[in-house]
Order: sequence, then C-alpha cells, then structure tokens
Amino acid sequence: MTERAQPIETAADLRADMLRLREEFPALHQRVRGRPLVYLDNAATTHKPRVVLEAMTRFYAEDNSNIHRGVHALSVRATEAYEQARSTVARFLSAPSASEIVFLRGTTEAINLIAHGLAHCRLRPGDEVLITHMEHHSNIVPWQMACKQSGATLKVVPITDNGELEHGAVERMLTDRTRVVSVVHVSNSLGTVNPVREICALAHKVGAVAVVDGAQAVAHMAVDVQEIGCDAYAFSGHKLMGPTGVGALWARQELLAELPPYQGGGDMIEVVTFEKTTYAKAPAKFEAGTPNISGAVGLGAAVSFIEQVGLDRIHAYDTWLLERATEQMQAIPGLRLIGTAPGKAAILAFTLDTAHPHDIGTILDMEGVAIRTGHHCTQPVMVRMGVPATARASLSLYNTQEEIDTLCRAVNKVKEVFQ
Ligand code: C6P
Repeated sequence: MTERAQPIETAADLRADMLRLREEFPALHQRVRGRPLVYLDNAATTHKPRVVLEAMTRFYAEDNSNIHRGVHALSVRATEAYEQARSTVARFLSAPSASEIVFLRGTTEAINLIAHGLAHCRLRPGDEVLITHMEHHSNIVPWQMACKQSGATLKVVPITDNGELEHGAVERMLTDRTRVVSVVHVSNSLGTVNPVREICALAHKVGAVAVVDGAQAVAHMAVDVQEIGCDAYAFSGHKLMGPTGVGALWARQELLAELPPYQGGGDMIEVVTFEKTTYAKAPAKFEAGTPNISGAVGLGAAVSFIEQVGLDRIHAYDTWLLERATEQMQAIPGLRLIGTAPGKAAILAFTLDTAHPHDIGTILDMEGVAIRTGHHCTQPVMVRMGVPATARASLSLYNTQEEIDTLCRAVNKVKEVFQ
C-alpha cells in the first residue's frame, strides 16, 4: 500500500486551527469588567477544554467509585480509568513504564517527595545538592529542608543578566560530593529553557541524581524523559489544561524502589501488623489514601487533547506569538523585558519605568487583561534582576495576535496614567 503524503500545513492554517481550538475553552468566552477576557496568566494555570470538563463530569456521573479496593463494577471501571490515565501520562513523557508514574498533587508535592526521600536514603553530612538561581520556590525550599535534615549543603548555579545559566557554571560547581542536581526545565519568571539534557549528563558523570522541574515545560514542548536522561521529572496537571490538585512524578524504577514512602496509609502497603508493615511497590507505595481519581481522569483527557493538537504545532504557534509579542512590547518606551534568553518559552515578564507591577496588573485588569504580578514564587530571581516584582504575560495555544495587541494597548494606557 502506498502511503498518502500529508498536506503541508501553512502558518496561516496553523493559526486558523488554533483559533478554532479556542472555541473548546468555555471560560475564555466571557466579559470581565465589561470587556472581552484576555487571559494571559497561563503560567499560573491554564483554562480547560470541554473534553477535560466532560471527562470529569462523566466520571462522576457514571463511574464514581474508589479504586483498587472493590470488586464491584463501578470500582473496576474507576480503577481502569485511573490506571488508563497513568498509561496516558507515561506515553506523554515517553516513560519506559506506567509503573514509574506516581500521581500526586502536582510539581510541589513531587519535588517534596523526592527531596524528602533522598534526605533519608542518599544525603549525608558534607554532601552537596546543586540547584540554580532561577528555581521556583518549590525547587528550593524542599532541598533546603532536605539539606537541613541531612547535613548536606545547598549550592546555587548563578544566572546571567538576560536570565541564562552562567556558561560552564554547572560543570564547574559539580564535585565528587554532589548527590543531587535539581533544575527547572523552563523558568516561570524568565521563560528560559534550560539545557536539561546536558545538565543531566553532567550530573551523572559525578554520580548525582538528576531531577527536572517540568511545570512550565510540558504544555509547550515535547518531553521525552529518556532522551533528557533525567532520573525524575515532575509536572502539574493544571498548567497542562488539566484540573488542579493533580500532577505526576516520573522517576526511574530503581530510584522509586530506593526511596522510602512519603506518607503512610491505605493502598500503599503489602502486609500490616502492629509489629511491622511491608510496603507495596511503586507507584502504589507513594499513593497513600484515596487519590484524586477524577483529577487523574481529567489529566488523562488533557494529555490526550494536547497530544491530538500536537506539541510540535503548539511550539510553532507559541514561538510565532512570542516573537510578535516581544517585538511589540520592546517598542513600548520604558518597558524592560526581564528574561531575554535565546530560544525562550512564551513567557514575557516586564517592568515599566513609571509604574509598579501591581499597578500595571490592576490597570490591565480594568481592560479585561489577566496577567500575573509579583515575584512569581521566585524571589531570588527578583533580587538577581534588581526588581521588586515583575508583570508577567504568559501565553497558551488559545491566545491570539489580537490579544497581544490588546495587551500592548493596555500597557500604553498604564503609561498614560502614570506619566
Ligand atoms: N508556578 C506561576 O504562576 P504547583 O503549584 O505545584 O502546581 O507548581 C509549582 C511550580 C513549580 N515549578 C515551576 C517552574 C512553576 O512555575 C510552578 C508554579 C506558578 O508561575 C504558580 S507560583
């Protein structure tokens, strides 16, 4: 059988298709403060397509039951739906096995689990944990806690003025005492895309565990954990068009086997007596209690939605929109973009010479434009960049060129007000 050639999609086709997809997101079609909503706070959380909302409603309407516990039909269906979502997430990350996917509350809980576990089983006084200056607090504080508990030292890779890791710094800072390297894939406050593949290879040269915070990456680029070569990868469902309160940790089988359980309770055990308890194998070992079943189902639907759209196409559209937004924003006098690394993701953090970021956010809100302002849970980045806070517009596949125009018009309005 001869293979039919796929028609080549033009940039205009891609834009038209993304515009069609926008129709799938009910929350986008509303007025805020009398104006059409322009939602540019996607790094904080994304809106949900109809398929995700429907999958969760259908789960509650038809299958609702606890999992791994019942022999009745609904429990079997609920278990199947939950485990199917695990397989979907494994495929999405190109993980070797679904049993390496642990469902948790999100990135924060995933990094806490790893840090807590490594503090117990690997870290000793004098060991070192290497992170970077652009980490989200959820990839700083758990390691500080782990270091405090174990006597290890936290070391921080410096960043440049444009928001990149200092050239050669990771290699320079690794020592034979480095046990963990934990790095953000895409910075939420700078947009920088870190060379995680190279960093993981360097970490492995000194025998360190390589952890990647993928919270901002998964919605914007194809992630293949085997290709990256990390030992653990964490992400949150809600930044990927899935529900809040659910996310996933992928970690190598051997690492999951070595880590102690994070919490004790139902479904994570083999045998319990008052003298001794033996634990189930991963992932059950890390999923004590009734998990967020409908959340996992919703996450599975979100991942399938993203896969169907195609991350290569999403990336191409993101890049197009980011280029336009960057060009337009750079033309606004007194606007400083914070984070200008080459190849950055679709996150535009900025300050204005005349207005505080919170004032920018407030005036933009009056125009129906939703952005985030503040330190974005990356206080060290603010200190490094010499700003108290930034305003941040973060893009998603459903944003349009017209919305970028509205953003820029609204920023100009802020300038007028604060002239
Ligand atoms: N960043 C932002 O507005 P949770 O809260 O667990 O879903 O994700 C935490 C997290 C971890 N790493 C990075 C790089 C992140 O961006 C986030 C969440 C949001 O930027 C809320 S602070």
